[in-house]
Amino acid sequence: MKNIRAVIFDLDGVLVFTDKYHYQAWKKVADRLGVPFDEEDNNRLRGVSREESLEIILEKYKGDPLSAEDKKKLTEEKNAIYVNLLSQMSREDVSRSVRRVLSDIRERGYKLAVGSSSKNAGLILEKTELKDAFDAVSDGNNITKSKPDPEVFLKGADMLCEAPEHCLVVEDAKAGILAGNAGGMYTAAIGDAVKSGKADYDMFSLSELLYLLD
Ligand code: B16
Ligand code: MG
Repeated sequence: MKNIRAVIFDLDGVLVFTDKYHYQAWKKVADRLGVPFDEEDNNRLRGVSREESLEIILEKYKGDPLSAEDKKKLTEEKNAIYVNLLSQMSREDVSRSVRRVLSDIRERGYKLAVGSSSKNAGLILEKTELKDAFDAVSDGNNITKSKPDPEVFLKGADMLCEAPEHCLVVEDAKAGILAGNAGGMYTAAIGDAVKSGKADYDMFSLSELLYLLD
């Protein structure tokens, strides 16, 4: 990989496994609405905003029409369940190998940022004591369009004062890989994103970054 100076990491599903909490929270909402929802359906919500996630779930909804107010209440309900699940998180929720990858890359002189669609990214970074591992955090609070729009990553690159072509995006979501590609960045897929076949690099484990980067 030529000329990479910065690495922008997705959060949910890459550094922490809060994707399982998103699933549990949406599952409760879906069950109440009578909508079938399994882990395969949940993969479509990776990297996608809270509101867009609800719209995806409602594709299979057969009940009475829902108003904008009803939808707002459903996203609030999901978030309350999710935040409650996050409250049990601690430093132990970030593996030693993830911390080692982040510190190794930083020691080699790369700048590091988080690029997450989540409005709860700050809370997760705080609970897991991960914030100091990064030079910048771009998240769901500073964007108007969520992945696959490149906004969250372009803002992250901007915060790091790096041009997109010098950035590598690490993602577990197809939407995130498409966002990185659309932003003119290199992309590395992990987990579910590998299936997309759209990334420049596919990884089985985050530690492969140590070999991918110079
Ligand atoms: P929130 P990421 C994304 O985080 C999740 O993958 C996605 O499932 C979620 O809907 C989105 O954040 C918004 O999260 O409801 O907490 O604002 O993968 O981009 O770090
Ligand atoms: Mg993710």
